[in-house]
Amino acid sequence: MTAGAVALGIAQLVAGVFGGTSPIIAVGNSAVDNTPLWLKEWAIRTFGENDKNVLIGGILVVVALLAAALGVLSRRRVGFGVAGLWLFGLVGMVAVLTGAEAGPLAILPPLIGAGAGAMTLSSLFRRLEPPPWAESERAEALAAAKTDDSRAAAEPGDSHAAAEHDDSHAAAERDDSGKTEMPPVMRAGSELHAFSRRRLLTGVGVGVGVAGVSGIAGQLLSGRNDVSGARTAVAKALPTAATPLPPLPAGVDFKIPNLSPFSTPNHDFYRVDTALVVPAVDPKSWTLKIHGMVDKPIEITFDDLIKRPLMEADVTLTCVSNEVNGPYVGNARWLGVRMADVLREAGLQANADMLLSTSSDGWTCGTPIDIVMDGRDALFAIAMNGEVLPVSHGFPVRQVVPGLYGYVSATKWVTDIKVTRYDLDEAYWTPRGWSAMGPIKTGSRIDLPRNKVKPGRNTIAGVAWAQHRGIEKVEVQVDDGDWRVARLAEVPGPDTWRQWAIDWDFTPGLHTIRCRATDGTGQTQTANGAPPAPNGATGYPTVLMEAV
Ligand SMILES: Nc1nc2c(c(=O)[nH]1)N[C@H]1C(S)=C(S)[C@@H](COP(=O)(O)O)O[C@H]1N2
Ligand SMILES: [Mo]
Repeated sequence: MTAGAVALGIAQLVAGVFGGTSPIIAVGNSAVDNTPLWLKEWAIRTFGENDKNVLIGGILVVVALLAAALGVLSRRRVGFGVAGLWLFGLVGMVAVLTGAEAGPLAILPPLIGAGAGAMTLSSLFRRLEPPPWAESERAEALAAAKTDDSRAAAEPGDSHAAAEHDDSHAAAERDDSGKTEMPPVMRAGSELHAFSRRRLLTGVGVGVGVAGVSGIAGQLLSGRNDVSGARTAVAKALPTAATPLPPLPAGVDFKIPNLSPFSTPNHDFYRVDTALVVPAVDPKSWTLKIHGMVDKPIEITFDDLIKRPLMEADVTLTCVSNEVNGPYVGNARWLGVRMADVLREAGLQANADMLLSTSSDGWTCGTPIDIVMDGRDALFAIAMNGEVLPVSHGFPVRQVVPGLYGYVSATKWVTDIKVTRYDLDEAYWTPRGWSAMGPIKTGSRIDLPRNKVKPGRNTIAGVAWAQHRGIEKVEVQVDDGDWRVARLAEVPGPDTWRQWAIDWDFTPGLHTIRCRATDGTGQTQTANGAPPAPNGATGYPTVLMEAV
């Protein structure tokens, strides 16, 4: 385990020096990429937004167990352990090489890490072997033991003498702690044992120290890739919208305690992505390439982008993985450049129907061209809620398209758009069991009450969304009674969620609350339950609660 820790620590250090990925993260990334749909759904359901930490923790536990097993094998033959460490290194190398960000130096962390681990293991086992000078002491002890034995053998009949001899010997050798006598050979052996155990423990201590220091140093060095400075710089010079939106109408928010606020604060905004380490993209080196089925491929810099007319849009994002009544939905005012304007510059060819966007970390997303070009507020966004995009939400540039689930529209850290066709290309989630198309289904959520209330009058409230169609009506049903129409908060447009509320007199006891929303086209949410995969969960949000 010490050797394994040294391997990982050194790998982290090398990754820090050369700006690569640590093998644990690389293995984690390929685990994320290869997780089957059912496992992914289970992980999100069970661990929510902690799923990444659970994954990394799990990998570390598995690695520790495997390292311990290798250690046991190594007691038979150090070669087994050394081979095992190199095998780990190989797994790490395959993981980094198949990752999206693999540069030529990417194999260095697992390679050098495995080497360091193998060296540590052999050196620790060498410490278990007696050193040459101890070997000669041992030989002396052996010789002495032989003399004793031969003397005993020379007086086979004289048991008394032999016993006397043994007694005196025992008395002479008995130590203060009163330990029982031990034949010289064994004694010499056990001293050596104690000695080599000390040597081993010192070695382990040094190893653990090296692992810790190199691991921490590696992390600190990776911190050089930190873009918080660059983010502050953008914040200082954040341009304003050429066409700013009026402030939100006062009536968008009922301001009911525990009801989701109309504007989701950035730090509360849900986060869903495949990135175990948030990509650090420097706006100075960021470019967006638009190529493929275009008349004129273009590549624009961050400065090019923000010199264009900026606009604001209130848009609610929703994740296709959101379960009925789930948390993966949030609303913000975005600042950005209209995607359609930039795309028109490149000249979209008539037979193209898909934008295949790629993030700096290699995630891909397929968005229908007709939706992006139909005049809705589809943006290359640079800010959210008046603040430069947080790094975890796509700094410096992300896409926002009202009406489409995030996995088919909301590419964070976007750097590349290939104009293509659905029958020619496939985005990240499509072969993993999610539909190529992801229009947002009309949805709603009951925010309160969630479990217990006092009997009598209480407020039932929540949010509902049907981006780009708008919410026309929300109804509430208690205990299989009549559906009653809830009051609706105001909205700035059809692209955001809408708060709803209704007062209810609860009798003491258990109650079931349901809600359902009707969108701007008159369509009401279906009662039929469906899981998130492949294209979004359905069913009435239901809450079981008690008035006591
Ligand atoms: N680069 C990248 N962008 C991405 C994703 C991703 O995995 N990688 N996930 C998408 C999904 S599934 C959703 S729901 C939204 C979530 O955006 P948020 O994390 O800012 O809320 O981002 C989208 N953009
Ligand atoms: Mo999503």
